[in-house]
Amino acid sequence: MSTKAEALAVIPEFQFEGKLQECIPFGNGHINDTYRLTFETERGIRRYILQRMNTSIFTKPKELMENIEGVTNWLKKKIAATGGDVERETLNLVLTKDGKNSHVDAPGNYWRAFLYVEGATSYDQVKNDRDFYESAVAFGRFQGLLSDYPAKTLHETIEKFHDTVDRFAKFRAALDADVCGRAALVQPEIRFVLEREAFAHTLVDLQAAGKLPLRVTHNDTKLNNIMIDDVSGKGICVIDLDTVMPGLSVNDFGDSIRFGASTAAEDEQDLSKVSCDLHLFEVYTKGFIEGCAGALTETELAMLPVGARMMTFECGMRFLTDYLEGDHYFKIHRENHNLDRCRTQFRLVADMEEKEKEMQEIVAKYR
Ligand code: GN1
Ligand code: MG
Repeated sequence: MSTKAEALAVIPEFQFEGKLQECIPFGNGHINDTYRLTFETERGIRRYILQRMNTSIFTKPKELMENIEGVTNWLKKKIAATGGDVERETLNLVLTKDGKNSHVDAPGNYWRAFLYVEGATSYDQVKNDRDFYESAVAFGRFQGLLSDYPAKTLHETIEKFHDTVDRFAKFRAALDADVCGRAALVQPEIRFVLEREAFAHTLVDLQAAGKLPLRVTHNDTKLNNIMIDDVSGKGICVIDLDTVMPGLSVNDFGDSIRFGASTAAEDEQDLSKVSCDLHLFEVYTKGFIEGCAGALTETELAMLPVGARMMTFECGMRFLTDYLEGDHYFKIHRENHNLDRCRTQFRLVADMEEKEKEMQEIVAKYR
């Protein structure tokens, strides 16, 4: 954790407007340290977000900031061209006084600042269909506005993040090593993965064959990464751009479904409660396709249900790999936590396999 004194010390480095009134810790993010700054200016109050980045998780802060700068500048141009509100519909970086996208302090901490999005809130839980739909429209719009961005120029800040074939290989290596002697305890889960080796290739192979385009992807497409307007209820701004990378649109869609359309928590122990809610699937699909506004290709549309299944399978496999390796990646809060998470994901995958046809029909309704 950084201290408020450390935050105060870097404030003069940035192009903030006015006189500082307040600096308070802000939000409930688990990774970066976040402060909200209030300044008094001649035109009234101006607020900003100041963050110290967690460079033990984001080990390539320079590349990460280049990604954010490139993508937000692009979004600003697009939003301005269509008469939108540039200050509220995308994150806006506040540069340092020497024009850089971040400031490195004497101990080597990376700091960055954004305009605060006024009059909007991010929600941790899906309370109603409307919010889930709005998050879908917003993530779809993000995809659409960035559909002609040269995705190749983005840095892969976490290598092979959604390369499911590589994730499968890492799972197999963990299984062979079996450093904790846990493999014997989870034979059904191991079989579940091994039986789906061919499936793991589906999207990676389509991409390699040039049938799925490389896109700008967000990679953390949860409801709480959308700011919802307090008055209109519309999803106005996509936030948390730390994992923006080149990737597949269907994976961004899929991760939203994996998390948001499940009838139970990711670590539910009673598997009878876990299924993929087709109504929520439809709500999200409708919003996402509308938001993309024609940017998705026929193959991408056809692969949306596979994206949902793939992200769920991959995530379950990652939980199982971490369980076999001794729980060093995902934080656990109880014994077998990663195994419980793995089981919910595999239950969802099995359910999605049965619902594949219905999912295809839902997509067909909106394409
Ligand atoms: C991690 O910490 P959170 O919830 O933002 C993980 C995602 C997983 C998710 C599963 C960088 O995301 O890929 O889907 O846990 N993020 C990273 O809960 O590995
Ligand atoms: Mg996150």
